[in-house]
Amino acid sequence: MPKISETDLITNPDGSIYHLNLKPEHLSDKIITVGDPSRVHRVSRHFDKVEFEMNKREFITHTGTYKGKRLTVISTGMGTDNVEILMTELDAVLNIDLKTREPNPEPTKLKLVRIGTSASIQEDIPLGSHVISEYGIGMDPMVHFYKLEMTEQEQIVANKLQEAMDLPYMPYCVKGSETLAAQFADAMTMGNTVTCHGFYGPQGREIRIPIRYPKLVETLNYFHHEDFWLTNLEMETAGYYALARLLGHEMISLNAIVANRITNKFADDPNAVIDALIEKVLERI
Ligand code: R1P
Repeated sequence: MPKISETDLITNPDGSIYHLNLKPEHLSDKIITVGDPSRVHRVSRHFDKVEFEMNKREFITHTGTYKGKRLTVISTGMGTDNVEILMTELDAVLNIDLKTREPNPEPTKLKLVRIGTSASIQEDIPLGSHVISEYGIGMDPMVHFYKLEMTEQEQIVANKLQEAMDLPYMPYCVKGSETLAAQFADAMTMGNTVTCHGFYGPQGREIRIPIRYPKLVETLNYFHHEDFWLTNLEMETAGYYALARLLGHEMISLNAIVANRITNKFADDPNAVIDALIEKVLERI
């Protein structure tokens, strides 16, 4: 296999990867990802010890131990564009020799758990719930730049959603890790999460300018295929699941429900909902 060029895979003068500023020794193979950079500390303040910290753009990394388990927690900011950088660079740090620029013959398989926030689109998934995304359904375009294979069931959901939403392109649908989902299933609700490439118009919020899909939430609320329903909206899960499948890692996305778009209510104390989710994850990961 030809060497990966210096502009395709950029490293910093200290040999770390371009955006994350990380080297292999800085990472555990169990990684918690969060959106908000300040959430990294909300997780690592529970650690027995933090052995490594790095700050670069949105990507804040802390590695340490929790009750003896070595964990890394890292932030991405918002959106699948940042998820694409995170997943590609995490994989490259571990699975490409950054000096020779050649792939390692035996790739490391990561276990990744996202702790995110999200809005429910079903009345019976109330504020304060914690939702495991069984599937991520992406209405964002990131994955169209890769060759993702979907199962028959995933393809059917994607096609039906394109039709229901009258989208000019096909969404994508990807299942998360069943093994990781099982680790959290006793403490959370199973759901299917729609990923949007924005917060306002792309999630059906009309503020000062007209939006193209004013009935977006209503359409997604009613959308189903047999017993497959959509439960919540956010901006990362489907991108994570697609890249985890493509790169061969285990990934599950867990959401703290801080808003309900059907009842139009927002949590009084969103941090309490997030903190409760963090504690469940640290115990079970
Ligand atoms: C929008 O407010 C952000 O919050 C949600 C969305 O996916 C988006 O990133 O998740 P995080 O709280 O994990 O960032």
